[in-house]
Amino acid sequence: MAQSTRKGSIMSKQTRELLTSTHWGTYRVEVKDGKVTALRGFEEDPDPSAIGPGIVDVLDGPTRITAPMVRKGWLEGGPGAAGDRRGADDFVEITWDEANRIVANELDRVRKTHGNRAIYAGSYGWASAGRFHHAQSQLKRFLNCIGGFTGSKNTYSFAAAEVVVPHILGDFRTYIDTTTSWASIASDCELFVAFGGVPLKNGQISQGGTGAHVQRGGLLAAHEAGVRFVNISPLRSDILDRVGADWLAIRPSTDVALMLALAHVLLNEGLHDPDFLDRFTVGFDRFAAYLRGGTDGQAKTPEWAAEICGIPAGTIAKLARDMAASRTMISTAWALTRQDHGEQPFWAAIALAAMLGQIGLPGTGIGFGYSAMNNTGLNRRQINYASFPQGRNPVPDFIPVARVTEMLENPGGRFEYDGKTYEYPDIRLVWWAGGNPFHHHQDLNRMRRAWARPETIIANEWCWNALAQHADIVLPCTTPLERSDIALTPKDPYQVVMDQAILPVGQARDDHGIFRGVAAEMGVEDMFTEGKSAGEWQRWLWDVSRQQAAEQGVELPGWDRLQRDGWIRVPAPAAPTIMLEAFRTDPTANPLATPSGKIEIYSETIAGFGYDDCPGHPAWMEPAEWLGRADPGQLHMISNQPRNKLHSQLDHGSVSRADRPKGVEPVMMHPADAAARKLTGGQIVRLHNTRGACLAELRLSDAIRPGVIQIATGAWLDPQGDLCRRGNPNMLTLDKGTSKLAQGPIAHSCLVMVEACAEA
Ligand SMILES: Nc1nc2c(c(=O)[nH]1)N[C@H]1C(S)=C(S)[C@@H](COP(=O)(O)OP(=O)(O)OC[C@H]3O[C@@H](n4cnc5c(=O)[nH]c(N)nc54)[C@H](O)[C@@H]3O)O[C@H]1N2
Ligand SMILES: Nc1nc2c(c(=O)[nH]1)N[C@H]1C(S)=C(S)[C@@H](COP(=O)(O)OP(=O)(O)OC[C@H]3O[C@@H](n4cnc5c(=O)[nH]c(N)nc54)[C@H](O)[C@@H]3O)O[C@H]1N2
Ligand SMILES: [Mo]
Repeated sequence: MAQSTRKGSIMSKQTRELLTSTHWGTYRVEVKDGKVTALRGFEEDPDPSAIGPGIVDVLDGPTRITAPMVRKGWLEGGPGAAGDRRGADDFVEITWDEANRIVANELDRVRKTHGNRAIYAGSYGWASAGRFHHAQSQLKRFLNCIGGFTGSKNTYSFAAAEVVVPHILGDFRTYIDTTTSWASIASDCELFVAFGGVPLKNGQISQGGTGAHVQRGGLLAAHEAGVRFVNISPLRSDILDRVGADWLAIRPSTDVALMLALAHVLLNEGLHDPDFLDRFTVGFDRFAAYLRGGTDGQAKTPEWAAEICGIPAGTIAKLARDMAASRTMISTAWALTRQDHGEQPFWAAIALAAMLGQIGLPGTGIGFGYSAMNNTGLNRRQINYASFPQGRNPVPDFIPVARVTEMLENPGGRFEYDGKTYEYPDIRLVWWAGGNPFHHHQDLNRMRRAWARPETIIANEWCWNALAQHADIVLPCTTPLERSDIALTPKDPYQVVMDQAILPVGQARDDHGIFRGVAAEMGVEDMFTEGKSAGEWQRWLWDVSRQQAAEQGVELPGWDRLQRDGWIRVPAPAAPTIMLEAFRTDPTANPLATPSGKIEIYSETIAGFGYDDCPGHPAWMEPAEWLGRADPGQLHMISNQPRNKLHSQLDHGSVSRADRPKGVEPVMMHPADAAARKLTGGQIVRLHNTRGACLAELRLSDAIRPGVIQIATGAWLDPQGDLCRRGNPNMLTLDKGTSKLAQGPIAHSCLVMVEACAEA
């Protein structure tokens, strides 16, 4: 079972420089004496990310997990023993043979005593790039070989959109993959209105890898072509300074009020497009009645919105008129979904774009997530590449992904989701591979209490982060630099060979090897591997992808040629992508996948669910926490994506550490708010509310709206009581669903207090 690649064979096959792919880009890898010494940006990449080299100094050393480990309390007391000691207990090293036996016996006990639905393996998270060594696919395929598991639906990124958009416009992910290209914006857009900005920090990322970063170039080309940008965000830095955007410093979680007021101006001044609404949408009349105040007595005027969103009424009215007078693109950051009633901003933005009547035309209409990833707006052929088959899960149970704490707290409890009622299963065993709930989940103190309940928690990890520390059985996995793979993603034109650069560190095994070991112990190894080695599977993935690409008229090279060259680039289509172009050209031949085949500004389906927190048309509802209802001294905390890493990945590495000289995460505050609290820049402060606390280093800037603070996500949880010493904002965020419709996470709706930290 040991991974057999010896040092000699890694290097001797190589006739070219080593390559690797990550979610933050492609890199050349330098190796000396069996150690990785540097990662250099890929020569095809005009704007490589600084994140990559952050892995070099942590491949080995004290934070690396080098052997299978079992928590002492669990080893001594058995399953269910001292769950509340998770995160505090010592670990005992065991052999892989022992680990396989222990895990196999425990899985067997749980499935025979409680059924497979008692195993939770939603295992949400980003893991690493690489089509074969995708941790979740490996985990799910393995569990499907032994009877299945309870899974999860949707993401933390944009759960609210994933559930609401299909009712209004059709499958959300299709739109992400067909967002109007940057080239079309440069040639045909005049006004780019960005709710949540287009922060370049985020464009470093592309799920599954990227060969060339295009977001900066796309923005600059549009700017040079004369496109005017409006950055609607509490943060001025949410767009590149060089594009000279107007900054509308909105109060967080109030974009819907602003959008409704923009819509009201269009309606009131007759600037909307009745022909478009008539031909391509349903239900506008009911929305118009709401805008006029016909249903709740409140007209959604700029004056009304100004009170809520903090942008002057005159500015709102002018923006609406500019939008109507220009070829306008409305862009919505995914962050707008990660707030209370996060379904509404996307629905309201779609309604607004429909009123402007430019959907489906070049460079205009609406785009979701220009703020979010390199691949949004990247013009490419969408190739149907093969993925590692996961098999079939016979267990029907699932949760909306962000309801994980509630599921553990409330076995047998009921929850609403997208028009139906479901039951939380009674989870006895949790297995996580390739995600970090101690990063991604809200209200971590509440989660830690719930996390004490299952009888057994297993984690595959490569570094001693909070997930590994809070598991009972820790199975050490490799990093991509210690295994061969291919980055194969429809989201990028580059497909890249991922070379094994070094031997696995310590006894680490790749996830496939880990599951193969347990599968052998449980008598399902053949079912799991189908008799193929990891290398044979990778070749299989490429061969099937080649056939499927050929069916789309794209010729890919053979396996040997790919290995020799290291990468390929599939040429982009000549014409830029224009979202919803076919629908606009012929709505009868190309209807939307909605009940009416049109854009549903009013949805009978959603109205029919009767939810008090998600009515039949876009609506303003007060969020659970926002500045409009803050106690004296409370500030709104934005915990957005970190610029120096991907979520919690490589938080311990050199690149992330360099931004954190005092060892704690920086928090940005307006100087006026600091003065009111007698705080000074550089000082260590304590962010706190009723749910928990974290430390942070104060940085002052007038590029943030007063009353708002910003702290990036990603600091590894380092708990001391209910406080995180390193600055994990999820100690403070609220764990509540967006609404009964989507049950998405709402990290961005969060009020906190900030004070000087006595201990520091
Ligand atoms: N407050 C707040 N919270 C948020 C957000 C926010 O905006 N604010 N954003 C949310 C969003 S959009 C997301 S997507 C989530 C992200 O949350 P996650 O995706 O869970 O975060 P990552 O840190 O990327 O977790 C990936 C884990 O996989 C491990 N890993 C890497 N490679 C491998 C491998 O090959 N095998 C195995 N077994 N493990 C591997 C890494 O060490 C890491 O622990 O966070 C969410 N949480
Ligand atoms: N470097 C880096 N890039 C990343 C990631 C990462 O971890 N690191 N994560 C990736 C992932 S998984 C995802 S899902 C995407 C997420 O992509 P987004 O959701 O777009 O990213 P965020 O940084 O959370 O939010 C974008 C901006 O929205 C603003 N914002 C927050 N709340 C509000 C609001 O109520 N109204 C308005 N108008 N603006 C608001 C914030 O100032 C924030 O900077 O990013 C991806 N890109
Ligand atoms: Mo995400």
